[in-house]
Amino acid sequence: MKLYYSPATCSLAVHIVAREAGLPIDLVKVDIGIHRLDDGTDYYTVNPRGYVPLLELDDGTKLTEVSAIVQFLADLAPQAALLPPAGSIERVHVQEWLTFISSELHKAFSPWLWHKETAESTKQNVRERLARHFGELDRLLAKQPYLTGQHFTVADAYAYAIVNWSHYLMVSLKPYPALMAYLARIESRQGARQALLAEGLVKQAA
Ligand SMILES: N[C@@H](CCC(=O)N[C@@H](CS)C(=O)NCC(=O)O)C(=O)O
Repeated sequence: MKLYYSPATCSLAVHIVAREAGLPIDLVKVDIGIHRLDDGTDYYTVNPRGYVPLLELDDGTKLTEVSAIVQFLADLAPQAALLPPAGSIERVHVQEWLTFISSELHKAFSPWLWHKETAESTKQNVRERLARHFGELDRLLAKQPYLTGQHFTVADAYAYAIVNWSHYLMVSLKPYPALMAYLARIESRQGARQALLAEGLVKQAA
């Protein structure tokens, strides 16, 4: 399997899940600023939408969309227990979180806060919306270690990748101590750590 990714973007969620699941993947880096691979290939020829992540299976099948890909990977490695069984209410709760992160968090940060040209009034509106969502997450995570309870799931990998953008975009997490502790908790997991190291986002301890 090949994962087309760009460091620290939403593709990090897929990368973390692959590592947590113990699934071998080849990484193909995409410069999403110019939509090119390191060898000069035009990324639009790989994904006509131009964005990461894209997972290419060994038979050439291409999968896009974070929420779909992470569920696919989790189902390949049931022993890792990253997603409850199909048909269970617990799985639906994970899917609720995936949808919430995708539609309410991911697409609030991006494009609005990432783009320099966004009007300050729009940025302020987005920051207020994020503050409400972060407040909700903080209250929940003060009571339990992960979004759906005691166990890390694919939704936590996605939440990590997106909430972590706060550090790049001057969105202070100080008002949300439980949310900050949650990010640190995920960073200390072996699979997540491997993904962060491979993307050059943390350094190997000496
Ligand atoms: N709906 C897509 C969104 C993917 C997305 O927004 N990817 C961003 C990085 S986080 C990207 O590659 N942007 C570059 C572009 O759209 O040209 C998903 O959930 O996978």
